[in-house]
Amino acid sequence: MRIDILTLFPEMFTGVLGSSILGKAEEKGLVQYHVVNFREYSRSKHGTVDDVPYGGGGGMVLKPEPLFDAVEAIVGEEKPRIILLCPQGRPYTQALAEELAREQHLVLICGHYEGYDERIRQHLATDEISIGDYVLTGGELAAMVVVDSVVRLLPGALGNERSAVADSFSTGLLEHPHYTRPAEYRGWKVPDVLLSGHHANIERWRLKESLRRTMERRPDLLAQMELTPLMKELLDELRQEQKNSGQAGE
Ligand code: 9D3
Repeated sequence: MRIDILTLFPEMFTGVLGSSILGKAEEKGLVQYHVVNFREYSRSKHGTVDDVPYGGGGGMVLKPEPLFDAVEAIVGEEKPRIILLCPQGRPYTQALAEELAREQHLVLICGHYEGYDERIRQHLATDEISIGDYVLTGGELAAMVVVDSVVRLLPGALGNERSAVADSFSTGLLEHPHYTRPAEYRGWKVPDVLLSGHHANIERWRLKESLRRTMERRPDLLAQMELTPLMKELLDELRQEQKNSGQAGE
């Protein structure tokens, strides 16, 4: 995969793309990153890339010419996904990360502080993505989130340490609690079942605790899921426990 990132702040990417899984993936030849300062594509001697909005009002708007020229310098015959990071974009999800991980070439465009001229959205971008309902100072951190979530899905990126498919959001449930040694710390004990060596009981406990967490923290995830008969049984147990603890508290 080739990933081009167009930004006015290329230095923000050096640490992130060079470290950990993202750095290793490039060393292994799974991905190539190209970070481009699109100010280089300004036609003005001062490197202007933005201008005041037609119709007045505050804020600045990114001009079309530098971004069209930068993209056209990158793109040859192939048709990469050209992704605009913006607050108005499609909400980013694991399903979209999986879709993007199947592409050969991604171009990510980051604005900073300002908006985009509408012709960039309509005639240059193929996709618009937001990473959530909070306000960032620019698209750079959002682009890093997209790159991180996509590159770890490329075959070979994670090594054997863990498989990407086993993760939360891929199974649709939040992860169960994890414990390591010591078996007791400051009087806080590891649940007995995990020390029992009884693998069937351990699997049942883990699934039940995953369901408990998901029910408590992300009922929206549970509502969209197809439940197995075992999951239904464990959810009934959890509801029964809730009822009983409610009675005890009264
Ligand atoms: C004044 C209206 N704002 C638009 C909702 C202006 C504005 C705020 C923040 C324009 C750009 C930005 C910078 N944010 C991003 O570029 C961005 C973003 C975000 O702020 N939240 C979640 N996802 C993303 S992706 C890009």
